[in-house]
Amino acid sequence: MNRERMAGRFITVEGGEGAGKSSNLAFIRELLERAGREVLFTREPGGTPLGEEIRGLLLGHRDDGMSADAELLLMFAARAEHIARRIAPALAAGTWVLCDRFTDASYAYQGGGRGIGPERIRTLERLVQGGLRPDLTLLLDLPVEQGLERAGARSAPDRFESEQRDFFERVRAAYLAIAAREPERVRVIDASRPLPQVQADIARVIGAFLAEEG
Ligand code: Z5A
Repeated sequence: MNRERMAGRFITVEGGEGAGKSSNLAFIRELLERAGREVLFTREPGGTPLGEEIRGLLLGHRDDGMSADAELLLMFAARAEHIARRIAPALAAGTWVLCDRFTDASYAYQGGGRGIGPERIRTLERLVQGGLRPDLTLLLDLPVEQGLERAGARSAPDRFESEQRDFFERVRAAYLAIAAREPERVRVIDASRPLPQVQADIARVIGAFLAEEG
């Protein structure tokens, strides 16, 4: 996939439990649309009919569990479909893509959380994505305890939300390690603060990105 020829920009939003992705994605979409960008708003796992079916398999509880490798491969199967049918065509047409989670989540959850080595994930990343990477990633970061408290107010937990606290600590550490390695792409937003402050930071980052990208 030749990223040079793609006119749209690819923005992803990441974060651990209760980080406020849902609360902030609509805000980001509005910022982009107000700036005149056409936006495809989508999510992972999911984003296509097949991807949403795979999402159901991944998030649903199973009496017999699921091996870490099966989980990783299902994430990338959904991603392959998502890229082929929605993300790549949109970017090629000049549409900006705003995606609720992408491959950083595989490094954080399957890598950090489940303990799969990064080289195995990188192999799948290259196979499935070619050269496609997000142009900008907003990482909504907050202490695990606080995120779990926020998320606790919601309905019945899915398979990931049922994990223990140390799993989420590893997920958070993996996300922060990616941000430390790629500070240009991954902007860490302190999501522990009240929503207006979080959104002021998000607006600054998106504003600067829009100014750079023209
Ligand atoms: N997953 C994976 O393992 N590997 C992969 O490659 C991919 C995904 C792509 C589904 O993701 C699962 O898939 C995910 C990782 C895995 N599992 N987990 N956990 P998802 O993104 O669909 O699910 P989610 O993580 O539960 O996201 P969410 O539903 O968008 O929740 P959220 O980010 O925590 O956001 P929220 O619902 O907006 O916020 C939670 C509550 O906090 C809510 O009541 C808000 O009103 C409140 N809130 C939000 N912000 C604030 C502030 N600033 N102050 C106070 N209260 C706030």
